[in-house]
Amino acid sequence: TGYNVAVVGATGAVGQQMLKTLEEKDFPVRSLKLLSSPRSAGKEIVFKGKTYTVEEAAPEQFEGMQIALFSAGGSISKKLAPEAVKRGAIVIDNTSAFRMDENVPLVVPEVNEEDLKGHNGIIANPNCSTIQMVVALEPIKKALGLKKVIVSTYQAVSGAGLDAIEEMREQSKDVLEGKEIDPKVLPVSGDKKHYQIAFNAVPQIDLFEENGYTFEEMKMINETKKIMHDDALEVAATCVRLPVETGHSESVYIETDGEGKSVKEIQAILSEGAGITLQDDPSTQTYPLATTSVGLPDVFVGRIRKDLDKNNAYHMWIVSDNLLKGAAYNSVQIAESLIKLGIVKEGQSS
Ligand code: 11C
Repeated sequence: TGYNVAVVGATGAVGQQMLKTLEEKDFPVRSLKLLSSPRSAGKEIVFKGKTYTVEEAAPEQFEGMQIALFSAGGSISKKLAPEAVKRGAIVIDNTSAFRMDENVPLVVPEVNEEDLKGHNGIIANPNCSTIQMVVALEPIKKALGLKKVIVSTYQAVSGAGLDAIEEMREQSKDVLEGKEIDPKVLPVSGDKKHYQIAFNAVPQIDLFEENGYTFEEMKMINETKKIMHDDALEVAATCVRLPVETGHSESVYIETDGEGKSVKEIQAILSEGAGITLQDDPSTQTYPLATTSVGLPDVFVGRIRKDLDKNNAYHMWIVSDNLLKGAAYNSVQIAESLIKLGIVKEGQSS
């Protein structure tokens, strides 16, 4: 019994965490196929004590699969996700390729699990910085209504992949040793210029759009509205990369509907919210940190304050492991929801 599962991008920063999450959750894997781009094919990976060789992803590899987790970049998803669906698999895609497609549910189980019922084979996993924010916004929206969100992010380099982590580590050493540096990966490997990330703060994540926002900022804006089913919600974002290895942090300003509430009331709403851990006590210097969130699936919320000018507005600090709740963990949660809702059927053969 169980499910035939394919992981596309198995050797990447998110792929590795997908396998770890499947293992830790004891996900009912009947058979496992590890796939990648030609560059990583041939590598060996151990899953639950068994060694698997990573194979080059190709359409026929999805024959007999029930679940395919994709995290190998948008172009591989665009090419192969429809092929996997054609062969009967449900695709959970961690890239931005299909997120805004109206035939594709964009799902954070704590917020809009029911949207899975309308799937057409592909389900999109939102952007990491979007996921952790909507998990925190949802209980506030439910309790008070939500009018406006302004977010500034402090994002970790692992969001840009293993090459970015390597660049930050090497560059940090080189800067400390007074060596010349030659940035090649960040802020965006495919863009024209590259900047130092070590000891820096870089206000560019992903490519620029014509409106002056980056694609990462537009992802936060558009995906939030889609997941929360609220086109009227006002959202603005500024996304910044910091030399932090893992754990995205966000400073978030929100305006609710109706009368203002006390900080205690907002804390009470958030502490009941699914997937949220409140860490908020200035008297003991308790607040979320990237370093203490790494490896954990929760969204951590703290530094909750009332705005000093507007009665129904609040500020808060939201932190989560971008590779877990922001990516791999949310993808595996989606797979669990598909099982729970009876949407995916168990495999017969492997
Ligand atoms: C980052 N949020 O931190 C990005 C990574 O659309 O899935 C995820 C990119 C995406 O660089």
